[in-house]
Amino acid sequence: MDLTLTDEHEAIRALAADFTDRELIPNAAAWDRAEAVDRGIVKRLGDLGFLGMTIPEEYGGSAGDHLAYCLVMEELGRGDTAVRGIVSVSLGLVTKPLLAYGTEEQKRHWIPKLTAGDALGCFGLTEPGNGSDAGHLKTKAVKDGDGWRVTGSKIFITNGTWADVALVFARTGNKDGQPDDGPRGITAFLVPTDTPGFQAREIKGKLGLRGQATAELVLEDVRVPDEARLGEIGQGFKIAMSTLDKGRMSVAAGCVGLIQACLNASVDYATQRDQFGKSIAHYQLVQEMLADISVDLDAGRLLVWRVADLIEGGQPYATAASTAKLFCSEAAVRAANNAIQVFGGYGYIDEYPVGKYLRDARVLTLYEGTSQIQKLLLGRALTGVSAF
Ligand code: COS
Repeated sequence: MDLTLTDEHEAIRALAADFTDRELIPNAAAWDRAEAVDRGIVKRLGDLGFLGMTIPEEYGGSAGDHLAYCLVMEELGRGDTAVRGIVSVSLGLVTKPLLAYGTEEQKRHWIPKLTAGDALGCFGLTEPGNGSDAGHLKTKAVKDGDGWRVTGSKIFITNGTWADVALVFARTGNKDGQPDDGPRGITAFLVPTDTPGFQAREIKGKLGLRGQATAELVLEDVRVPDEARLGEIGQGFKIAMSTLDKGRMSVAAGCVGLIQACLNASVDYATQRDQFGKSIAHYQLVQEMLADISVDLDAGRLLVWRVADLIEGGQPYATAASTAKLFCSEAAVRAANNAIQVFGGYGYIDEYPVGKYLRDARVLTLYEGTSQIQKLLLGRALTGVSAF
């Protein structure tokens, strides 16, 4: 793995860093308090090309490789995990599977709008009764003439109330037309959110990610034509899982940004705050916390870059993505917790950003596959034995 960044990488990182410093960091606390990110940010993300990373220019994308994508996710994650999540979900979990599995017509219809920030996507996999056990989800799509009727509900859906299109996974029966209540009976659909019967309700009162539009989706007899089907009948679970493999890389990259933010804030505070006649940076127990954050930062970043490198090299990357997601999300919680400790009582009030870092970090070990699911995926890769 070559660890040298090209001029293009440096340029895109600088662009994202500048955007984060000017538009995210000054607003993140206010968005958190108001429980609403400024929606105008979506168009800005599109204008800067961040919603089109790795997507070919012929579909309105801004191209670039997966390392460039990770650098942008890291910078956005340094500024606001909620905003990084908007991109990770719309681009990573909707535009990318559209590019990989969509028909030419589907790609031409949706991708240019999504990359421009004129439309937003959400990913409808998790249900009230099926989180980790996604293969047994209950939402149903029943054939209706030349189309489908979709009924069910989805929960904890990032971008849910903002999205124009929802990638919905529903039970249809398998590719042979037989009923199947496991992973092989699931099909993916691109459902425009203005279709009659589609409702999104925002979930308030979250511990963190308060500015993000997280929703519950309810679909009641939502009729879509067969052209809304993404991929083959029965292929939905594989589409979901392969999409999450790359999604986990982008979450991990965002975690690295959050760890960097924790380190920056902690070093600044430690060098300015005096106790016992000198700055607390003079104390070994404080330096230990800074060193712990710094080691996690470097290790996490290298794990993320390895995934990007494997993807670019056409190598299998799912296990490396689980490793990066597991390590970086747990490290982000550790880093934010340490940052609060460095800040002492000031870390516990929202005049300083570190309390928000911990609240935002906490979801990272839950979504896009819990830490326990990542460990079981690693265990299966090591032993060949599935423990779920
Ligand atoms: N890429 C492509 N195909 C995959 C895949 C992947 N990463 N993972 C599994 N598949 C395929 C399998 O090869 C298998 O194919 P066949 O039908 O040809 O045999 C099929 O999908 C079923 O796989 P598996 O047996 O592993 O399914 P399980 O129901 O046991 O799934 C886990 C297990 C737990 C791994 C899965 O449900 C999971 O990842 N859960 C977490 C869900 C999640 O991350 N939710 C967050 C949503 S976004 S916030």
